Amino acid sequence: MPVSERPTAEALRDQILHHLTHTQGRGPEFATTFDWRLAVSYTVRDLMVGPWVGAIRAARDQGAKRVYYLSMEFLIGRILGDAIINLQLEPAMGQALQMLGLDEQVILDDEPDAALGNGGLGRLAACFMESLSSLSCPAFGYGIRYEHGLFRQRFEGGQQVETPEDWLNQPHPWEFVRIDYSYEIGFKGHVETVDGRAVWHPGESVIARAYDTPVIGWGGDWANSLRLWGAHPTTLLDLGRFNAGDHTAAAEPEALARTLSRVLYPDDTTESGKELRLKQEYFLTSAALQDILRRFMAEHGDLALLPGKVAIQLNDTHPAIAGPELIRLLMDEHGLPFERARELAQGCLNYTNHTLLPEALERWSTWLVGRVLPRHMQIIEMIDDHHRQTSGRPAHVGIVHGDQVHMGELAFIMAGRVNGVSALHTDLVRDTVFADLNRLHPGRIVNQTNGVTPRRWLRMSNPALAGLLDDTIGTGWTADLDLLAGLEPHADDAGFLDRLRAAKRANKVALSNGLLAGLGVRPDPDAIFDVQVKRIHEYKRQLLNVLETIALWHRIHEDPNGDWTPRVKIFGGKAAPGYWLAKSVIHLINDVAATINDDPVTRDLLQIAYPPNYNVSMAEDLIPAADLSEQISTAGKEASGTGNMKFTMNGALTIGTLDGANVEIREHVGAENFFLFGLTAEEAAAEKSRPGHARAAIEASEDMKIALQLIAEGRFGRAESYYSLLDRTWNDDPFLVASDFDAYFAAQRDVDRVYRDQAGWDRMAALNIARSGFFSSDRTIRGYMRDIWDVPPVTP
Ligand code: 26Q
Repeated sequence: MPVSERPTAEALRDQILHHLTHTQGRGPEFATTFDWRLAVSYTVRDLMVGPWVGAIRAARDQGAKRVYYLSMEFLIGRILGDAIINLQLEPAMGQALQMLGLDEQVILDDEPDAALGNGGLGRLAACFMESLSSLSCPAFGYGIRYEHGLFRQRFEGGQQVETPEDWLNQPHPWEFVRIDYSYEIGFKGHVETVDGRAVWHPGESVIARAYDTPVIGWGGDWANSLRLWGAHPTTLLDLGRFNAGDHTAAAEPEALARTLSRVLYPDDTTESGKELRLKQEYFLTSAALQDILRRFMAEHGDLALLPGKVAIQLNDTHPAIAGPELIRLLMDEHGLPFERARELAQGCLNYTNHTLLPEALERWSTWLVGRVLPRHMQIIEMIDDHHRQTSGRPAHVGIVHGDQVHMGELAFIMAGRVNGVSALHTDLVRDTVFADLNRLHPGRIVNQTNGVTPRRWLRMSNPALAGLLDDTIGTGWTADLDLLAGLEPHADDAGFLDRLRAAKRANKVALSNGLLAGLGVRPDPDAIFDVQVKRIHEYKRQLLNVLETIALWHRIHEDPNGDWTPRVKIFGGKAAPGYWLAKSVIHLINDVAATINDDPVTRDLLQIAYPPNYNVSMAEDLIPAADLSEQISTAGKEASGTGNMKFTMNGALTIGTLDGANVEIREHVGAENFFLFGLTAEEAAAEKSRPGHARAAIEASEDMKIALQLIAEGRFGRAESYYSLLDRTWNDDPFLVASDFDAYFAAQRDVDRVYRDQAGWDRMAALNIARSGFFSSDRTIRGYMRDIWDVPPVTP
């Protein structure tokens, strides 16, 4: 939006008052924070609609190739603050709210997070949507409009308790429902052959209805659509039953259909075998593909053009049924022969792999797929046969094995390009899970290292640092993060470093007085703020962090007057509801916190804070206040990580293993500005196969032995709570906590030492920021456009 078209503070104020009266139906003297927030949201939304309609029109007029991002998760967070930033409405909006006597922060904090995702994969999809718009790339995100996003987390007696999330229990001002874009989605039933052609007669069906949210790009010139599907019944009411007096049963069709978009699966690995999950995956995929084909036919009509006009990205295997579904639509609805349909589908489809963990690779039983999607099971067999015949593959390679459909193989075989999400991860994808398919299809696997949007994760969430960057190198970094390199010369400028430290300190004070104060911890803002926030998972090794904390606590007790560096350990994250070991790690962290925070001997030196219900908006408060970023997964297990990038941009130093994108972060910021420890992926694999590795490593580590001993003695709550955790650590330790413990402990003491040299630390922080430009999701999206989608940028 040109500067001259940006509204003034007075114009914004008048629009807010207009919406308060005419949309909310409230006079200012009766308005609640909610009323005001909606009035502000509608005012901002009005400014998005012009660029949005313009973008859709421009793409259609130019007959542009579109990108379609299919994802079961979009972890958006709040929208209002991000839209204000991207439309560049500050400082006018701040002034407008002031004129109205409103506190901007209170208004922004009133918005519930759109938590339609579990973690990294869903947040990546949200960053990608923002970058696609910022780069004016014509794109749609397709997902599910879950009524209940990721569960809310509370702690009771230190243990996680889940309650349903309820974001749609109030009006959602950002969406536009499109009752004209509705598609029928079938399930079950049988397949009949009529004149040599297959006809599927579904046994049940639901309607997928489109709910659109504009996603505004940086500068406010372009907005793409996030199109989320809501499930609705084909018949609203069973009138027969209603008239017979059975009013509850009469509403059954509606209730049944709605379950499809009712709730997000709260598992960040596979919860396999669940029929509802398979139905959700097909619901999203079929609705998206029907919508894509409708738009394509309206604009082009000639199916031969499909791969030139449609690029579909599958966010992991969750929408991998897209291969068979697109073939089905092309064969059964458009009359194409199988081979032609298969070829066209492969010309459109691409697949991103986000994990190597064997338990997270999606597999469905053939009988379940055959029952829920009978026509698709036939087509899966045809794809598999075709591949067997044309690829010369060995017998152990393929999609259907025994009674299981392997969705990774299906996605790979149907994709033009397959990508990993960091350099190391892509190498491992080539060498491990897809080694055979890589040999058969060399060149199909490419790397696209993840990135994050600097608009939300720097400009919006860290105004103190953003202001310093603007003053030092100008504002251009927001659109071109490589410009952060201009900070390098300032890393030796004492004046700049003072301001950098002051910005970080202000964020730490704000965090202490806000989020952390609510927990009863009042940490010293001059202590190291050491942060580990992410899903709780064994491979991410929160256990390593808490064991190190216990060992440190014990050491301080042995020498209370030693030269210790004060630290606040901050944890955040949810465990999947059925993941017992992860839940016992949460319990342990809270138990250890209760003991340590109360200890008069160590209280000024070591504190633990674990705010419940970590989510996107909490990340926006925590990351800018972090000194130290914990990225300590077992090497070879974390595909990329994206939190690691956010911390780096915000001037935290990383303590980490050579895993995922940590490898590239370290290469960019320089080995001397990164606290490395631990086994490499190769060494870790070797160590794991050594019998008795855990016990041997524990016996060799005095600190680790003591930490485990203290837990077993019941120093932190009841020892019985932790017997399985202790037993697994001593006897199995599949993620090598013990093998890496001493190296981690030593690296942490190195952190203590460096932090005491204030100027040295600040210089390292400055260099981390200056060299983080590579980790913008703009760079990632340009990579996908060039190497995978073959789409040029469009100028609006
Ligand atoms: C699958 C089937 C049934 C139910 C749930 C699932 C499911 C849901 C979510 C499986 C996996 C996920 C999420 C995976 C994920 O978040 N992976 C992360 O992706 C990030 C973005 O690429 C990486 O940075 C992380 O390293 C990776 O762990």
